Amino acid sequence: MFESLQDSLQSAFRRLSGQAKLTEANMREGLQEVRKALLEADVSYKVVQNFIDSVSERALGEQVINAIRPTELVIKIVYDELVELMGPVDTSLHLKDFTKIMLCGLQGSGKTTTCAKLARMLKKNGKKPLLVAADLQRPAAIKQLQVLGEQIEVPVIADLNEKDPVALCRRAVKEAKASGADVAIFDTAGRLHIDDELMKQLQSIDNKVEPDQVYLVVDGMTGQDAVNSAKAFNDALELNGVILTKLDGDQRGGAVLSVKEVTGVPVKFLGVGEHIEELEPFSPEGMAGRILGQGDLAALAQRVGDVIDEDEQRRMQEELEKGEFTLVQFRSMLDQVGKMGPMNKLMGMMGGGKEVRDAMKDVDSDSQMKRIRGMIDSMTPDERRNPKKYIDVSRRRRIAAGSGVEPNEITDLIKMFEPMRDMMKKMNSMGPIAKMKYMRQMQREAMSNPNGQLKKEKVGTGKRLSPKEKAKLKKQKEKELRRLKRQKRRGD
Ligand SMILES: Nc1nc2c(ncn2[C@@H]2O[C@H](COP(=O)(O)OP(=O)(O)OP(=O)(O)O)[C@@H](O)[C@H]2O)c(=O)[nH]1
Ligand SMILES: [Mg+2]
Repeated sequence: MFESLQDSLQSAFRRLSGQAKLTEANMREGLQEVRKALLEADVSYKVVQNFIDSVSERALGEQVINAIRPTELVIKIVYDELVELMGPVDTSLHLKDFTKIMLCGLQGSGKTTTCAKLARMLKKNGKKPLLVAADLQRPAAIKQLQVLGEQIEVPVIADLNEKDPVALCRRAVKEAKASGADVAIFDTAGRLHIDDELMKQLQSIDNKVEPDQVYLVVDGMTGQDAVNSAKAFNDALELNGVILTKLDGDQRGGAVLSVKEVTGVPVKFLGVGEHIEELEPFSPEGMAGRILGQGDLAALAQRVGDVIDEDEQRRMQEELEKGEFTLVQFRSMLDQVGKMGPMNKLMGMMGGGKEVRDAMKDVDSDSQMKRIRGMIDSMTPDERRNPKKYIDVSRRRRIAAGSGVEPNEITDLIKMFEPMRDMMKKMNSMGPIAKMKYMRQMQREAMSNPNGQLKKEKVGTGKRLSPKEKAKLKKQKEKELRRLKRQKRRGD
Protein backbone atom coordinates (compact mmCIF):
# COMPACT_ATOMS: atom_id res chain seq x y z
CA MET A 1 0.00 0.00 0.00
CA PHE A 2 1.18 3.53 -0.79
CA GLU A 3 4.46 2.44 -2.35
CA SER A 4 4.55 5.37 -4.73
CA LEU A 5 3.69 7.94 -2.06
CA GLN A 6 6.35 6.39 0.14
CA ASP A 7 8.93 6.58 -2.61
CA SER A 8 8.31 10.20 -3.40
CA LEU A 9 8.31 11.18 0.24
CA GLN A 10 11.58 9.36 0.71
CA SER A 11 13.18 11.29 -2.09
CA ALA A 12 11.77 14.53 -0.71
CA PHE A 13 13.38 13.76 2.62
CA ARG A 14 16.62 12.78 0.97
CA ARG A 15 16.81 16.23 -0.54
CA LEU A 16 16.66 17.69 2.93
CA SER A 17 19.25 15.41 4.34
CA GLY A 18 22.77 16.66 4.22
CA GLN A 19 21.59 20.08 5.20
CA ALA A 20 23.21 20.98 8.45
CA LYS A 21 20.59 23.44 9.43
CA LEU A 22 16.96 23.86 8.61
CA THR A 23 16.56 27.18 6.91
CA GLU A 24 13.42 28.57 5.47
CA ALA A 25 14.83 28.19 1.98
CA ASN A 26 15.95 24.58 2.13
CA MET A 27 12.88 23.55 4.01
CA ARG A 28 10.62 25.16 1.48
CA GLU A 29 12.35 23.18 -1.20
CA GLY A 30 11.95 19.93 0.70
CA LEU A 31 8.33 20.59 1.47
CA GLN A 32 7.67 21.39 -2.16
CA GLU A 33 8.59 17.78 -2.84
CA VAL A 34 6.36 16.54 -0.05
CA ARG A 35 3.57 18.57 -1.56
CA LYS A 36 4.15 17.03 -4.97
CA ALA A 37 4.16 13.56 -3.47
CA LEU A 38 0.84 14.13 -1.76
CA LEU A 39 -0.80 15.57 -4.85
CA GLU A 40 0.44 12.63 -6.89
CA ALA A 41 -1.14 10.31 -4.35
CA ASP A 42 -4.41 12.06 -5.17
CA VAL A 43 -4.82 13.87 -1.89
CA SER A 44 -7.15 16.79 -2.39
CA TYR A 45 -5.52 20.07 -3.29
CA LYS A 46 -6.95 22.00 -0.38
CA VAL A 47 -5.94 19.34 2.09
CA VAL A 48 -2.39 19.35 0.76
CA GLN A 49 -2.22 23.12 0.96
CA ASN A 50 -3.34 23.23 4.58
CA PHE A 51 -1.11 20.34 5.42
CA ILE A 52 2.01 21.94 3.99
CA ASP A 53 1.15 25.23 5.68
CA SER A 54 0.94 23.69 9.11
CA VAL A 55 4.06 21.57 8.60
CA SER A 56 6.13 24.59 7.58
CA GLU A 57 4.73 26.68 10.36
CA ARG A 58 5.72 24.06 12.89
CA ALA A 59 9.06 23.28 11.33
CA LEU A 60 10.10 26.90 11.32
CA GLY A 61 8.91 27.44 14.84
CA GLU A 62 10.69 24.36 16.07
CA GLN A 63 14.10 24.84 17.55
CA VAL A 64 16.57 22.76 15.69
CA ILE A 65 17.93 20.52 18.33
CA ASN A 66 21.56 19.62 17.97
CA ALA A 67 21.11 15.90 18.19
CA ILE A 68 18.62 15.74 15.38
CA ARG A 69 19.23 16.32 11.75
CA PRO A 70 16.87 18.71 10.00
CA THR A 71 15.42 15.96 7.81
CA GLU A 72 14.57 13.94 10.81
CA LEU A 73 12.84 16.83 12.41
CA VAL A 74 10.77 17.40 9.29
CA ILE A 75 9.85 13.72 9.08
CA LYS A 76 8.75 13.83 12.68
CA ILE A 77 6.65 16.91 12.04
CA VAL A 78 5.16 15.39 8.88
CA TYR A 79 4.32 12.30 10.89
CA ASP A 80 2.64 14.28 13.66
CA GLU A 81 0.68 16.33 11.17
CA LEU A 82 -0.41 13.21 9.27
CA VAL A 83 -1.69 11.73 12.50
CA GLU A 84 -3.55 14.92 13.22
CA LEU A 85 -4.98 15.06 9.71
CA MET A 86 -6.45 11.57 9.92
CA GLY A 87 -7.39 11.44 13.60
CA PRO A 88 -8.73 11.22 16.12
CA VAL A 89 -10.50 8.01 15.30
CA ASP A 90 -13.08 6.20 17.29
CA THR A 91 -13.22 2.65 16.04
CA SER A 92 -15.91 1.66 18.48
CA LEU A 93 -19.17 0.48 16.94
CA HIS A 94 -21.05 1.95 19.90
CA LEU A 95 -22.93 -1.24 20.54
CA LYS A 96 -26.05 -1.26 22.68
CA ASP A 97 -28.39 -4.07 23.69
CA PHE A 98 -29.55 -4.10 20.11
CA THR A 99 -27.64 -2.17 17.47
CA LYS A 100 -28.64 -1.39 13.91
CA ILE A 101 -25.79 -0.70 11.54
CA MET A 102 -26.45 0.43 7.98
CA LEU A 103 -23.83 0.26 5.27
CA CYS A 104 -24.22 2.31 2.14
CA GLY A 105 -22.08 3.29 -0.81
CA LEU A 106 -21.66 3.31 -4.55
CA GLN A 107 -21.92 0.20 -6.66
CA GLY A 108 -19.06 -2.20 -6.27
CA SER A 109 -17.51 -0.28 -3.40
CA GLY A 110 -17.49 -3.37 -1.22
CA LYS A 111 -20.66 -2.98 0.88
CA THR A 112 -21.76 -6.59 0.80
CA THR A 113 -18.28 -7.92 1.49
CA THR A 114 -17.78 -5.43 4.32
CA CYS A 115 -21.14 -6.32 5.92
CA ALA A 116 -19.90 -9.89 6.18
CA LYS A 117 -16.47 -8.81 7.44
CA LEU A 118 -18.07 -6.74 10.20
CA ALA A 119 -20.41 -9.58 11.13
CA ARG A 120 -17.49 -11.96 11.36
CA MET A 121 -15.56 -9.54 13.57
CA LEU A 122 -18.55 -9.06 15.86
CA LYS A 123 -19.16 -12.76 16.08
CA LYS A 124 -15.53 -13.36 17.01
CA ASN A 125 -16.04 -10.85 19.80
CA GLY A 126 -18.91 -12.80 21.25
CA LYS A 127 -21.75 -10.84 19.68
CA LYS A 128 -24.70 -12.29 17.85
CA PRO A 129 -24.84 -10.43 14.56
CA LEU A 130 -27.33 -10.89 11.80
CA LEU A 131 -27.23 -9.70 8.20
CA VAL A 132 -30.12 -8.09 6.34
CA ALA A 133 -30.21 -8.20 2.54
CA ALA A 134 -31.74 -4.80 1.89
CA ASP A 135 -30.28 -4.49 -1.59
CA LEU A 136 -33.33 -5.49 -3.55
CA GLN A 137 -32.07 -4.23 -6.86
CA ARG A 138 -30.62 -7.53 -8.00
CA PRO A 139 -31.51 -11.02 -6.86
CA ALA A 140 -27.81 -11.86 -7.17
CA ALA A 141 -27.04 -9.36 -4.41
CA ILE A 142 -29.24 -11.27 -2.00
CA LYS A 143 -27.64 -14.54 -2.97
CA GLN A 144 -24.17 -13.06 -2.49
CA LEU A 145 -24.98 -12.06 1.09
CA GLN A 146 -26.51 -15.44 1.80
CA VAL A 147 -23.40 -17.23 0.61
CA LEU A 148 -21.21 -15.03 2.79
CA GLY A 149 -23.56 -15.52 5.75
CA GLU A 150 -23.26 -19.28 5.40
CA GLN A 151 -19.51 -19.04 5.21
CA ILE A 152 -19.26 -17.21 8.53
CA GLU A 153 -22.28 -18.93 10.05
CA VAL A 154 -24.27 -15.79 10.60
CA PRO A 155 -28.01 -15.74 9.81
CA VAL A 156 -29.19 -13.66 6.86
CA ILE A 157 -32.67 -12.19 6.58
CA ALA A 158 -33.80 -11.94 2.98
CA ASP A 159 -37.01 -12.03 0.97
CA LEU A 160 -36.84 -12.46 -2.78
CA ASN A 161 -40.44 -11.30 -3.16
CA GLU A 162 -40.14 -8.08 -1.21
CA LYS A 163 -39.83 -4.92 -3.31
CA ASP A 164 -39.69 -2.29 -0.56
CA PRO A 165 -36.39 -2.16 1.35
CA VAL A 166 -37.91 -0.15 4.23
CA ALA A 167 -40.57 -2.78 4.81
CA LEU A 168 -37.95 -5.51 4.68
CA CYS A 169 -35.66 -3.73 7.15
CA ARG A 170 -38.48 -3.14 9.61
CA ARG A 171 -39.50 -6.74 9.47
CA ALA A 172 -35.90 -7.77 9.81
CA VAL A 173 -35.47 -5.75 13.01
CA LYS A 174 -38.43 -7.52 14.61
CA GLU A 175 -37.22 -10.92 13.48
CA ALA A 176 -33.68 -10.19 14.59
CA LYS A 177 -34.76 -9.17 18.07
CA ALA A 178 -37.03 -12.20 18.37
CA SER A 179 -34.18 -14.49 17.35
CA GLY A 180 -31.91 -13.11 20.10
CA ALA A 181 -29.51 -11.32 17.77
CA ASP A 182 -27.88 -8.17 19.17
CA VAL A 183 -26.55 -6.48 16.04
CA ALA A 184 -28.31 -6.16 12.69
CA ILE A 185 -26.24 -5.09 9.70
CA PHE A 186 -28.11 -3.79 6.66
CA ASP A 187 -26.59 -4.27 3.23
CA THR A 188 -28.12 -1.63 0.98
CA ALA A 189 -28.22 -1.09 -2.76
CA GLY A 190 -25.56 0.83 -4.66
CA ARG A 191 -25.56 2.86 -7.85
CA LEU A 192 -22.92 3.66 -10.36
CA HIS A 193 -23.35 7.34 -9.58
CA ILE A 194 -25.00 9.27 -6.84
CA ASP A 195 -28.58 9.96 -7.86
CA ASP A 196 -31.73 11.19 -6.22
CA GLU A 197 -33.46 7.87 -6.23
CA LEU A 198 -30.66 6.12 -4.38
CA MET A 199 -30.36 8.90 -1.82
CA LYS A 200 -34.13 8.94 -1.25
CA GLN A 201 -34.15 5.21 -0.70
CA LEU A 202 -31.29 5.43 1.79
CA GLN A 203 -32.84 8.40 3.54
CA SER A 204 -36.14 6.63 3.96
CA ILE A 205 -34.39 3.60 5.47
CA ASP A 206 -32.49 6.02 7.69
CA ASN A 207 -35.67 7.80 8.80
CA LYS A 208 -37.93 4.82 9.26
CA VAL A 209 -35.59 2.10 10.46
CA GLU A 210 -33.41 4.50 12.46
CA PRO A 211 -30.04 2.77 12.30
CA ASP A 212 -27.75 3.58 15.23
CA GLN A 213 -24.72 3.82 13.02
CA VAL A 214 -24.52 4.64 9.33
CA TYR A 215 -21.24 3.81 7.60
CA LEU A 216 -20.23 4.69 4.12
CA VAL A 217 -18.21 2.10 2.24
CA VAL A 218 -15.80 3.75 -0.14
CA ASP A 219 -13.55 2.20 -2.73
CA GLY A 220 -10.10 3.42 -1.72
CA MET A 221 -8.84 2.98 -5.27
CA THR A 222 -10.93 5.84 -6.54
CA GLY A 223 -9.00 8.63 -4.85
CA GLN A 224 -10.62 12.05 -5.10
CA ASP A 225 -13.88 10.63 -6.50
CA ALA A 226 -14.17 8.63 -3.33
CA VAL A 227 -13.85 11.75 -1.24
CA ASN A 228 -16.42 13.65 -3.31
CA SER A 229 -18.93 10.85 -3.06
CA ALA A 230 -18.30 10.67 0.68
CA LYS A 231 -19.19 14.33 0.93
CA ALA A 232 -22.44 13.84 -0.99
CA PHE A 233 -23.44 10.85 1.14
CA ASN A 234 -22.63 12.71 4.31
CA ASP A 235 -24.73 15.69 3.28
CA ALA A 236 -27.70 13.42 2.70
CA LEU A 237 -27.34 10.96 5.53
CA GLU A 238 -25.05 12.20 8.27
CA LEU A 239 -22.56 9.40 8.40
CA ASN A 240 -20.97 8.02 11.55
CA GLY A 241 -17.93 6.74 9.79
CA VAL A 242 -16.28 5.70 6.59
CA ILE A 243 -14.92 2.29 5.72
CA LEU A 244 -12.30 2.43 2.98
CA THR A 245 -11.90 -0.77 0.98
CA LYS A 246 -9.44 -2.22 -1.49
CA LEU A 247 -6.45 -0.66 0.15
CA ASP A 248 -4.49 -3.81 -0.44
CA GLY A 249 -2.99 -3.00 -3.83
CA ASP A 250 -0.45 -0.33 -4.62
CA GLN A 251 -3.01 2.38 -4.42
CA ARG A 252 -2.45 6.03 -4.49
CA GLY A 253 -4.31 6.05 -1.24
CA GLY A 254 -5.02 9.76 -1.20
CA ALA A 255 -8.56 9.11 -0.08
CA VAL A 256 -7.35 7.90 3.29
CA LEU A 257 -5.67 11.22 3.87
CA SER A 258 -8.45 13.47 2.63
CA VAL A 259 -11.71 11.91 3.76
CA LYS A 260 -11.61 13.13 7.34
CA GLU A 261 -10.48 16.63 6.44
CA VAL A 262 -13.02 17.08 3.65
CA THR A 263 -16.08 15.47 5.20
CA GLY A 264 -15.31 15.64 8.89
CA VAL A 265 -16.24 11.98 9.09
CA PRO A 266 -13.57 9.66 10.49
CA VAL A 267 -12.35 6.55 8.74
CA LYS A 268 -13.25 3.66 11.02
CA PHE A 269 -12.08 0.54 9.24
CA LEU A 270 -9.99 -0.43 6.27
CA GLY A 271 -10.73 -3.27 3.90
CA VAL A 272 -7.39 -4.70 2.95
CA GLY A 273 -8.32 -7.73 0.88
CA GLU A 274 -11.10 -9.80 -0.58
CA HIS A 275 -11.02 -12.33 2.22
CA ILE A 276 -13.53 -12.14 4.97
CA GLU A 277 -11.01 -11.53 7.72
CA GLU A 278 -9.30 -8.69 5.89
CA LEU A 279 -10.77 -5.80 7.82
CA GLU A 280 -8.64 -3.61 10.08
CA PRO A 281 -9.63 -0.96 12.61
CA PHE A 282 -8.17 2.28 11.36
CA SER A 283 -5.31 3.87 13.24
CA PRO A 284 -3.94 7.27 12.19
CA GLU A 285 -0.60 6.50 13.85
CA GLY A 286 -0.33 3.19 12.06
CA MET A 287 -1.28 4.75 8.77
CA ALA A 288 1.15 7.65 9.12
CA GLY A 289 3.85 5.12 9.98
CA ARG A 290 3.00 3.08 6.93
CA ILE A 291 3.07 6.09 4.66
CA LEU A 292 6.40 7.28 5.91
CA GLY A 293 7.89 3.81 5.93
CA GLN A 294 7.83 1.98 9.19
CA GLY A 295 11.50 1.10 9.37
CA ASP A 296 12.72 4.62 8.90
CA LEU A 297 10.27 5.96 11.34
CA ALA A 298 11.22 3.55 14.09
CA ALA A 299 14.90 4.36 13.73
CA LEU A 300 14.14 8.03 13.62
CA ALA A 301 11.78 8.04 16.53
CA GLN A 302 14.45 6.38 18.61
CA ARG A 303 16.72 9.32 18.21
CA VAL A 304 14.09 12.03 18.11
CA GLY A 305 12.28 10.41 20.99
CA ASP A 306 15.32 10.71 23.21
CA VAL A 307 15.24 14.43 22.85
CA ILE A 308 11.72 15.52 22.05
CA ASP A 309 9.97 13.28 24.50
CA GLU A 310 11.83 14.65 27.46
CA ASP A 311 8.74 16.68 28.27
CA GLU A 312 6.57 13.63 28.14
CA GLN A 313 9.01 11.74 30.29
CA ARG A 314 9.11 14.52 32.82
CA ARG A 315 5.33 14.69 32.91
CA MET A 316 5.14 10.97 33.46
CA GLN A 317 7.71 11.13 36.20
CA GLU A 318 5.69 13.82 37.93
CA GLU A 319 2.56 11.77 37.78
CA LEU A 320 4.41 8.76 39.03
CA GLU A 321 5.71 10.78 41.91
CA LYS A 322 2.20 11.73 42.78
CA GLY A 323 1.66 8.02 43.12
CA GLU A 324 -0.56 7.57 40.12
CA PHE A 325 0.02 4.81 37.67
CA THR A 326 -2.91 4.10 35.45
CA LEU A 327 -3.36 2.71 31.97
CA VAL A 328 -2.90 6.28 30.75
CA GLN A 329 0.64 6.29 32.06
CA PHE A 330 1.09 2.75 30.88
CA ARG A 331 0.09 3.80 27.40
CA SER A 332 2.55 6.64 27.24
CA MET A 333 5.16 4.33 28.62
CA LEU A 334 4.42 1.95 25.76
CA ASP A 335 4.78 4.81 23.34
CA GLN A 336 8.14 5.69 24.78
CA VAL A 337 9.23 2.13 25.02
CA GLY A 338 8.09 1.36 21.49
CA LYS A 339 10.72 3.71 20.28
CA MET A 340 13.46 1.98 22.17
CA GLY A 341 13.32 -1.69 21.44
CA PRO A 342 11.71 -5.01 22.07
CA MET A 343 9.06 -4.79 24.68
CA ASN A 344 9.77 -7.87 26.78
CA LYS A 345 13.36 -6.83 27.16
CA LEU A 346 12.39 -3.45 28.49
CA MET A 347 9.78 -4.86 30.76
CA GLY A 348 12.40 -7.24 32.04
CA MET A 349 14.60 -4.31 32.82
CA MET A 350 11.82 -2.55 34.61
CA GLY A 351 11.23 -5.57 36.76
CA GLY A 352 7.75 -6.19 37.97
CA GLY A 353 8.08 -9.78 39.04
CA LYS A 354 7.18 -13.03 37.47
CA GLU A 355 3.59 -12.19 36.65
CA VAL A 356 4.53 -9.20 34.58
CA ARG A 357 7.22 -11.11 32.83
CA ASP A 358 4.98 -14.06 32.09
CA ALA A 359 2.31 -11.81 30.77
CA MET A 360 4.80 -9.94 28.67
CA LYS A 361 6.65 -13.00 27.44
CA ASP A 362 5.17 -12.94 23.99
CA VAL A 363 4.67 -9.25 23.75
CA ASP A 364 7.55 -8.25 21.66
CA SER A 365 6.10 -7.41 18.33
CA ASP A 366 5.05 -4.11 17.03
CA SER A 367 1.61 -5.34 16.23
CA GLN A 368 1.01 -6.48 19.75
CA MET A 369 2.00 -3.09 21.09
CA LYS A 370 -0.44 -1.57 18.70
CA ARG A 371 -3.13 -3.92 19.94
CA ILE A 372 -2.47 -2.95 23.53
CA ARG A 373 -2.57 0.69 22.61
CA GLY A 374 -5.80 0.15 20.69
CA MET A 375 -7.37 -1.53 23.71
CA ILE A 376 -6.44 1.34 25.99
CA ASP A 377 -7.71 3.82 23.41
CA SER A 378 -11.08 2.09 23.37
CA MET A 379 -11.51 2.52 27.12
CA THR A 380 -13.24 5.33 28.94
CA PRO A 381 -11.17 7.48 31.31
CA ASP A 382 -12.58 5.63 34.30
CA GLU A 383 -11.68 2.30 32.80
CA ARG A 384 -8.14 3.43 32.16
CA ARG A 385 -7.81 4.71 35.69
CA ASN A 386 -9.10 1.59 37.34
CA PRO A 387 -9.57 -1.23 34.87
CA LYS A 388 -10.15 -3.90 37.46
CA LYS A 389 -12.98 -1.99 39.07
CA TYR A 390 -14.80 -0.80 36.00
CA ILE A 391 -14.28 -3.38 33.28
CA ASP A 392 -16.96 -6.03 33.58
CA VAL A 393 -17.95 -8.63 31.03
CA SER A 394 -19.98 -6.31 28.86
CA ARG A 395 -17.46 -3.49 28.94
CA ARG A 396 -14.78 -5.98 28.12
CA ARG A 397 -16.73 -7.00 25.06
CA ARG A 398 -17.26 -3.40 24.04
CA ILE A 399 -13.57 -2.60 24.36
CA ALA A 400 -12.66 -5.74 22.45
CA ALA A 401 -15.07 -4.87 19.64
CA GLY A 402 -13.81 -1.32 19.58
CA SER A 403 -10.21 -2.33 19.28
CA GLY A 404 -10.69 -5.40 17.15
CA VAL A 405 -9.26 -7.89 19.63
CA GLU A 406 -10.58 -10.89 21.52
CA PRO A 407 -12.21 -10.19 24.90
CA ASN A 408 -9.69 -12.43 26.64
CA GLU A 409 -6.92 -10.12 25.46
CA ILE A 410 -8.51 -7.37 27.54
CA THR A 411 -8.39 -9.70 30.53
CA ASP A 412 -4.73 -10.42 29.81
CA LEU A 413 -3.97 -6.73 29.65
CA ILE A 414 -5.60 -6.09 33.01
CA LYS A 415 -3.77 -9.04 34.49
CA MET A 416 -0.51 -7.70 33.22
CA PHE A 417 -1.22 -4.19 34.36
CA GLU A 418 -2.23 -4.92 37.97
CA PRO A 419 1.10 -6.21 39.28
CA MET A 420 2.85 -3.48 37.36
CA ARG A 421 0.80 -0.81 39.07
CA ASP A 422 1.45 -2.36 42.46
CA MET A 423 5.13 -2.35 41.73
CA MET A 424 5.05 1.28 40.68
CA LYS A 425 3.21 2.18 43.84
CA LYS A 426 5.68 0.28 45.94
CA MET A 427 8.58 1.96 44.26
CA ASN A 428 7.12 5.35 44.75
CA SER A 429 6.90 4.89 48.46
CA MET A 430 10.62 4.15 48.65
CA GLY A 431 13.54 6.45 49.05
CA PRO A 432 15.95 6.71 46.16
CA ILE A 433 18.40 4.14 47.45
CA ALA A 434 15.77 1.61 48.34
CA LYS A 435 14.27 2.17 44.93
CA MET A 436 17.54 1.40 43.25
CA LYS A 437 17.98 -1.72 45.28
CA TYR A 438 14.51 -2.84 44.52
CA MET A 439 15.17 -2.41 40.83
CA ARG A 440 18.39 -4.37 41.15
CA GLN A 441 16.60 -7.14 42.91
CA MET A 442 14.01 -7.18 40.16
CA GLN A 443 16.71 -7.27 37.57
CA ARG A 444 18.45 -10.17 39.21
CA GLU A 445 15.15 -11.97 39.35
CA ALA A 446 14.63 -11.23 35.69
CA MET A 447 18.05 -12.60 34.86
CA SER A 448 17.41 -15.87 36.57
CA ASN A 449 14.34 -16.29 34.44
CA PRO A 450 15.23 -18.30 31.36
CA ASN A 451 12.70 -16.36 29.33
CA GLY A 452 14.07 -13.05 30.44
CA GLN A 453 15.93 -11.30 27.70
CA LEU A 454 18.15 -9.20 29.85
CA LYS A 455 21.80 -9.02 29.18
CA LYS A 456 23.96 -9.68 32.18
CA GLU A 457 24.85 -6.47 33.82
CA LYS A 458 28.00 -5.69 35.64
CA VAL A 459 27.12 -5.11 39.25
CA GLY A 460 29.07 -2.64 41.30
CA THR A 461 31.02 0.38 40.20
CA GLY A 462 34.42 -0.63 41.47
CA LYS A 463 34.44 2.29 43.84
CA ARG A 464 35.42 1.39 47.36
CA LEU A 465 33.10 2.55 50.05
CA SER A 466 34.28 4.30 53.16
CA PRO A 467 33.36 2.67 56.52
CA LYS A 468 30.85 5.42 57.03
CA GLU A 469 29.20 4.77 53.71
CA LYS A 470 29.21 1.05 54.42
CA ALA A 471 27.49 1.58 57.75
CA LYS A 472 24.91 3.78 56.14
CA LEU A 473 24.22 1.23 53.45
CA LYS A 474 23.89 -1.50 56.05
CA LYS A 475 21.36 0.56 57.91
CA GLN A 476 19.43 1.19 54.73
CA LYS A 477 19.50 -2.49 53.95
CA GLU A 478 18.19 -3.44 57.37
CA LYS A 479 15.49 -0.86 57.11
CA GLU A 480 14.45 -2.15 53.73
CA LEU A 481 14.46 -5.74 54.98
CA ARG A 482 12.25 -4.77 57.93
CA ARG A 483 9.93 -3.02 55.54
CA LEU A 484 9.72 -6.04 53.26
CA LYS A 485 9.08 -8.29 56.25
CA ARG A 486 6.28 -6.02 57.44
CA GLN A 487 4.83 -6.13 53.99
CA LYS A 488 4.99 -9.87 53.90
CA ARG A 489 3.23 -10.07 57.26
CA ARG A 490 0.49 -7.85 55.93
CA GLY A 491 0.27 -10.32 53.10
CA ASP A 492 0.75 -8.05 50.11
N1 LIG B 1 -8.98 -6.41 -3.00
C1 LIG B 1 -10.09 -6.12 -2.35
N2 LIG B 1 -11.26 -6.39 -2.90
C2 LIG B 1 -12.38 -6.09 -2.22
C3 LIG B 1 -12.33 -5.50 -0.92
N3 LIG B 1 -13.61 -5.32 -0.51
C4 LIG B 1 -14.39 -5.78 -1.51
N4 LIG B 1 -13.66 -6.25 -2.53
C5 LIG B 1 -14.12 -6.81 -3.83
O1 LIG B 1 -14.84 -5.82 -4.53
C6 LIG B 1 -15.88 -6.39 -5.29
C7 LIG B 1 -17.19 -5.71 -4.97
O2 LIG B 1 -17.55 -6.01 -3.65
P1 LIG B 1 -19.05 -6.06 -3.12
O3 LIG B 1 -18.99 -6.34 -1.67
O4 LIG B 1 -19.88 -6.97 -3.94
O5 LIG B 1 -19.45 -4.57 -3.37
P2 LIG B 1 -20.91 -3.90 -3.21
O6 LIG B 1 -20.67 -2.51 -2.78
O7 LIG B 1 -21.77 -4.73 -2.35
O8 LIG B 1 -21.40 -3.92 -4.71
P3 LIG B 1 -22.94 -3.71 -5.22
O9 LIG B 1 -23.78 -4.48 -4.33
O10 LIG B 1 -22.89 -4.24 -6.61
O11 LIG B 1 -23.20 -2.26 -5.17
C8 LIG B 1 -15.87 -7.87 -4.96
O12 LIG B 1 -15.20 -8.55 -5.98
C9 LIG B 1 -15.10 -7.94 -3.66
O13 LIG B 1 -14.43 -9.16 -3.52
C10 LIG B 1 -11.04 -5.20 -0.36
O14 LIG B 1 -10.90 -4.65 0.76
N5 LIG B 1 -9.96 -5.54 -1.11
MG1 LIG C 1 -23.58 -5.52 -2.69
